[in-house]
Amino acid sequence: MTDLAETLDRAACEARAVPQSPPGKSLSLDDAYRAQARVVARRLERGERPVGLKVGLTSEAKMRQVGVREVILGRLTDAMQISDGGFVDLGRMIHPRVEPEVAFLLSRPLPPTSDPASVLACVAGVAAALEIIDSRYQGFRFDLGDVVADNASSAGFVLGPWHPVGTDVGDIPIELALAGETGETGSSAEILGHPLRALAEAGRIAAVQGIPMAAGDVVLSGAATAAIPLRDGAQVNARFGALGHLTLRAGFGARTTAT
Ligand code: 0L1
Ligand code: MG
Repeated sequence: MTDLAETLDRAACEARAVPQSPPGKSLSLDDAYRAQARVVARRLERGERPVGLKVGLTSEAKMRQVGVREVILGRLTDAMQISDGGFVDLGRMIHPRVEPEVAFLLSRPLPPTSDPASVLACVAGVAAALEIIDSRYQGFRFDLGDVVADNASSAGFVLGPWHPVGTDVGDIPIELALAGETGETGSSAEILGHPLRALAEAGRIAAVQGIPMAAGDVVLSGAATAAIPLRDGAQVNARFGALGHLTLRAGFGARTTAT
């Protein structure tokens, strides 16, 4: 039987969707994180470098959009990073979506605590971010175990400049727009009430599942709005109040621009 991690990794490399687990065959959460570790290990064996974590499903809008209601953790590598103003080659993805997030830069690994002061003590900077998610499952449909094993749909991310740790990110107005299409609006307060709570969740899940992290890691705190599909020719503009704005272009025929 082909290993699930191999199936998901190949689906990502070949940009070809695979079926989700059949009814009654859901993975346990622990097995799903073990499969995720093997998915990430395959990337690292190809020379990618771990650069941080992403917290997923941290807002009501996101949970409603995908029908999974538990906060999850995934891992980011250097190969996923795209520069602000950069280009996403849709030919390398299955059915990507983009969503606006708040990113944190860690000065040290997060402890497994929900105490806001202890979490804040691990932060060296905050930034606007876009995440590109690309579920490897057909129809973007999955259950909790499926999506955790699929490295929480991680596919790409864009970071703005780092701002000082004292910058208030508790209620930043966020607008995500695709030129010529309707967009999404929200507030960073929709990320579990405050993005720092998502950081606390990252510390908790990482401790339970043995997920490594280090000083210098980036942590994406989850989307403040529902995600928008990236279509050929899409021009993404996102505004994040005091954190500034980010842009991204999507289309076919060029390689994803990495920083
Ligand atoms: O919030 C997220 O980044 C969730 C990722 C997993 C679910 C999805 O693909 O939307
Ligand atoms: Mg996300």
